[in-house]
Amino acid sequence: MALADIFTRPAAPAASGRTVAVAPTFGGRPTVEGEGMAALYTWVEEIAALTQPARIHWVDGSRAENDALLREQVDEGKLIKLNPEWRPGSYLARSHPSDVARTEGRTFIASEREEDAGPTNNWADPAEIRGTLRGLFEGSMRGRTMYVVPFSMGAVGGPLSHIGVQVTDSAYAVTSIGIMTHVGTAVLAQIAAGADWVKTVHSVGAPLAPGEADAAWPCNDEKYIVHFPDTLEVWSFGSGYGGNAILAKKCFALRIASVIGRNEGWLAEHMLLIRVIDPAGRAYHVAAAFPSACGKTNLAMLRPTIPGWRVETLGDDISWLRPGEDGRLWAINPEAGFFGVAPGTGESTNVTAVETLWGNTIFTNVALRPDGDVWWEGLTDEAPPHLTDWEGNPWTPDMGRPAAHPNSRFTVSAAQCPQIAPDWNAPQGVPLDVILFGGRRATNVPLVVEATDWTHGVFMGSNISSERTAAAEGLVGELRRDPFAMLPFCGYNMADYFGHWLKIGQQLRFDRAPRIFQVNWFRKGADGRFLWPGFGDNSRVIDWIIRRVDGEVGAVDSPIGRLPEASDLDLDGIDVPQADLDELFAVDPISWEREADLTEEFYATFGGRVPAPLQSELSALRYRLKQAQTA
Ligand code: GTP
Ligand code: SPV
Ligand code: MN
Repeated sequence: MALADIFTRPAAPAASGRTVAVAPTFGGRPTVEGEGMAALYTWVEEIAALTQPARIHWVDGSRAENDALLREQVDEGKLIKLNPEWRPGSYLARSHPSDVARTEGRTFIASEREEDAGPTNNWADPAEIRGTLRGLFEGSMRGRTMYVVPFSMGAVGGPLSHIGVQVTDSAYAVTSIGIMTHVGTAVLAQIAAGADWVKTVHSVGAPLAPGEADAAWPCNDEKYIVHFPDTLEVWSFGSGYGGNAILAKKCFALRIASVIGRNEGWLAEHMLLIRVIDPAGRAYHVAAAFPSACGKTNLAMLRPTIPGWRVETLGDDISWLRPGEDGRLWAINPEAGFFGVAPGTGESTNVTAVETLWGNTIFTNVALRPDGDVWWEGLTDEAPPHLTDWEGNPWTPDMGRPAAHPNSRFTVSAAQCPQIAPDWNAPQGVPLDVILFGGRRATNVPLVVEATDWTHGVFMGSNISSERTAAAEGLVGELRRDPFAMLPFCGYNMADYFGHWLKIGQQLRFDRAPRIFQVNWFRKGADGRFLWPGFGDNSRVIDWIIRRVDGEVGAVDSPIGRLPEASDLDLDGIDVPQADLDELFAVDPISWEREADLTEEFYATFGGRVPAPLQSELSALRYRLKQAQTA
């Protein structure tokens, strides 16, 4: 087919056999005009020439278009429409069992120089991998529609926002991007006016021969998620799942944006963002970096259990932080929706999320109830007696395996969250008062510890480690270093990234920089149970943090930072035994020397590139640990 032909409007979908009163005419070439459009058209033509799709659909982001795309996926057996009585406007997708999480081993940073990717990333030679990608993408969209999706991260046109275009052959990705970002013609107007944009290309890698039946979840055993930080491009092949396919999310808003931030003087972070309102009505802004599946969405939707406190949600996964002229650090959530972990989300843990999911939600890899609603482990205390599991098989509670995949997720608009901040999409963002770093640590790391200053806080961030979760391929439970919760998401050398954090600190007014704390909701007793109730009760820790910021309470120095005075933590209404509290805050100098050894080993992997102030922090920590042992 000639290129000119596939640029014309597609025919009305006839496959469903449904009679439609008015033939839908979505997908035509946009009418937006302007100088910048030529480059977009050229690029789209190049990708089409390479991937050879049957048709091209320009996504306009309209409600009607979205509805048509969802209907089409239902007709093709790719989505199951949930019972609208329970879950209006909602769908279930079941992925291929081999395509259920981000594939970090197949994720590459193709910077010109290997040292710019650093030891924590898989580096690929850009010229070489371009050759590989060319081979993979050649004809990869045959028989499929190629969608062109213009999107903005952050409010369209905002001072901290950035725009991009994703080309994809997955309608599931299109409908997901529509929830997760600001999609539409307003973005094209910016491109037309000459704004810079990031190029992202996605193919599930499953071309269709004429007449060949499609799979419910097309994908390819061979996967490549490749980032070109020097040319601001992403190419993703073979996967339809989450961060592998919604390229605006981890690929753009973290890996590519971290590089843009390094160049322009800001930070792209794996952080939730909330506004905490105290009983006196004073508002504080908190951003928190926890690794994947370590509690960001939950804290973002916190319902405080201490009376008088309120939390408004601003974001649950990614924050972009930029020093303002006022010497404060300003933050936006560049996303427009939540792609949240389903298991463990229930009435007793995160009722806000449960309420957010009332409808208009795409669920992936959760279980299906006989009544056409969804279920997952933790939604209710008791499992329904009969379900269809995430792979489509009959399931009963006695089977000894979960009904929902551990990394099953919901995709839902942020606007549906009942406690969303009214200004969550404000272009200028909010000024930060507090930054939290955390991870999943069964031992050693106290419930909360305060950094003495910015540099110490950066040292803490650089030392975050966490037990692996199901959010990425790998052995669940194994302890791994995950500095700033950015290990899989930093698009450049992490030692340079640590240096960039130090530099950002210098641009903040010392008395206006956010205060930094480390938290750990996941410390366990010898019997393997969590010592801290977590969830809504995490507000008790936030309360202490805020009162520290306001200078209302003191703290106790420890070798690793400042701990709360026992009497300052509000424990009214909960029953945490004294022995558990002691253990929650225990700092064992011997175990911490072992932590310091691991830090030294980790820093050494960067071959002298770790900034000197962090090496000094390590020496100072060792000194304090020695002192604690002789005291
Ligand atoms: P990503 O979307 O992968 O980045 O994950 P996330 O950091 O947003 O994690 P999320 O809030 O979805 O939580 C992941 C898991 O941790 C869920 O099963 C939660 O129930 C559990 N969790 C969250 N907060 C707490 C807590 O305070 N205590 C305990 N014990 N578990 C928690
Ligand atoms: C994470 O793994 O941190 C996620 C899910 O938020 S994904 O978008 O797949 O990266
Ligand atoms: Mn995440």
